[in-house]
Amino acid sequence: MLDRLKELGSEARAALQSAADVVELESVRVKYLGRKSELTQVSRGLKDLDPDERRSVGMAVNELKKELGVLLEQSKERLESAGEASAGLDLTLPGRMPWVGGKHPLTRTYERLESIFRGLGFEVALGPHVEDGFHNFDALNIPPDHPARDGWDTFYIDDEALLRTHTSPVQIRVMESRKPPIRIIAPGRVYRNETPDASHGSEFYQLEGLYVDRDVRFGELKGVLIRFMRELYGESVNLRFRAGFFPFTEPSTEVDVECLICQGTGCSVCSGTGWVELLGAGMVDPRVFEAVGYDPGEFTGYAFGLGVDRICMMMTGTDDIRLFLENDLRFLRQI
Ligand code: 2U9
Repeated sequence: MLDRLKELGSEARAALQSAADVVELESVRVKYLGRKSELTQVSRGLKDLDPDERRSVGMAVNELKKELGVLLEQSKERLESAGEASAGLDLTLPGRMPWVGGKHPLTRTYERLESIFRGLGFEVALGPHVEDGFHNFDALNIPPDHPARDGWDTFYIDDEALLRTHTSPVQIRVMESRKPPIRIIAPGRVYRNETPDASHGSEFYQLEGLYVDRDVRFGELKGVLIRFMRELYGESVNLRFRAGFFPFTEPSTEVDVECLICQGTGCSVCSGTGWVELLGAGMVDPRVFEAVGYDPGEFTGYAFGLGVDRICMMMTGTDDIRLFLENDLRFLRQI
């Protein structure tokens, strides 16, 4: 039996080393190491041998199996690399790093803003991009033929449908569907029919916020906005609240941040003023509450709005808003 194993070993070694390709190698494997091979038969017959012979044959079988297994792997590697080389592959060339994609700068900016407002107790509300005149204008104290409508250059789809010009209709829909307390942010794309230039796109990303409850005061609005801007730009940021006007809030304010590029000394980003307008805000106009069926004597609230693209431009030093929509990888990879 031991002699036969020696013979078998010599045959198998020669066959493994002379196999011309991986297909031939596989048939050699099946013949000498497969389930029906002579070696496997000998293994299975071990139990019928007397103890001494069982030990010596068993050891020889195991050693041979182990040796042939190693030879098989070596032949496989040799044949595979020869096959790749003949197919024109040079395995000595350095590898090419796969390009790992990243989030769009606007997405990253939005996620940062969302996380700050979630931390302040706001939940996210979403709504349709195709709106009607009531939700986009009338309910926000902008009646038909009101001159304020000229401030929003609207894309009309037909007599009734339009592309939302701000995310405010989302808050109107939330107030129509439930009672205060409401503390939401409404992020999303908005559309304006104006000629795009470096600082205006015909679509851009807005984030608005609304808090309605009993006894909500302007001081709370100020506190939340200051907290938000300090989270965004750091505790030492300098801020300025100016009086403003919006049809849907009264009183209203516009908030500026000291220019981060020139530290207030004046540069092209802040048009030499040292300040950059960051957001608008105010106390919700009682007429807006009436439009959604809330009693303005019972509830008060504040609202605010900001342009995500504008904040992203400031944070990334981008001077043309259109770059965010072109998806030119040469630009995106720099950020
Ligand atoms: C409801 C009531 C009031 C949202 C507000 C602003 C002020 C504002 C601009 C910032 C830059 C728009 O993206 S931008 O061009 N927005 O200044 N937005 S108060 O007021 C609301 C919203 C919803 C029901």
